[in-house]
Amino acid sequence: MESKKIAGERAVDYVRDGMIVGLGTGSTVYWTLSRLGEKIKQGLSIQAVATSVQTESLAKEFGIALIPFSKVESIDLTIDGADEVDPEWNLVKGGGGALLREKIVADASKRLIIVADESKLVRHLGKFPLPVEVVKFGFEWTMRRLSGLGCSVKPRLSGDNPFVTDNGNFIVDCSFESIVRPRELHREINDIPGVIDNGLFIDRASRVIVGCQDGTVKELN
Ligand code: DER
Repeated sequence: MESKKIAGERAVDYVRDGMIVGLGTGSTVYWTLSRLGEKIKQGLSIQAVATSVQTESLAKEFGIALIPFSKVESIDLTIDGADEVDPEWNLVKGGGGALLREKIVADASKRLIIVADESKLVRHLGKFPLPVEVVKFGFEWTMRRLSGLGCSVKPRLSGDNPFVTDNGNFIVDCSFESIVRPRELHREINDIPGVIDNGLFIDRASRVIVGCQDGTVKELN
């Protein structure tokens, strides 16, 4: 938890007065939200766009002013977590089920800072099952098409029921073991009817902040 905390907090050093800030989702970004709340109490003035219902409620708890995404032209800086980060800063995201809004908000952002502990750094993506957001209609067929790409596919559950995203869709988790051509795989997955998007974030991160076990923070560049 400490590694995530120091990484999440360090990212707040890049937030300036008057910014529109994208708020990611997950347990590392939790610490970003908490630190932002403290800075707002000390006078920092920002508006924020949340990437999930979970983040919306945390932002309210920490006193962070939210603005609907539909009301912003662009976002100055988004801070988000990741499940895996490879040496080219390609990411696997979606462990928290928020990949679709996270990717849309990242796409609208001038900069994307990723915060993570060092366990997220990998040589190749893929050990973490790749989340894919799919529409409910025909999802069994969509799962069969995804398995045709060479992975085992499991519907994500919440208890005994299918997990439903904030957008009313399902998530299926695809175990590839190793993803050596993430850019191509991203395209192949999104070409399958029924797929809305997947957790591969290619060429989107502008900075990666890593919290280490020894209490230090590394800023990769
Ligand atoms: O769902 C996501 O992409 C989140 O950013 C999440 O996967 C990050 O994980 P964390 O809880 O370890 O920060």
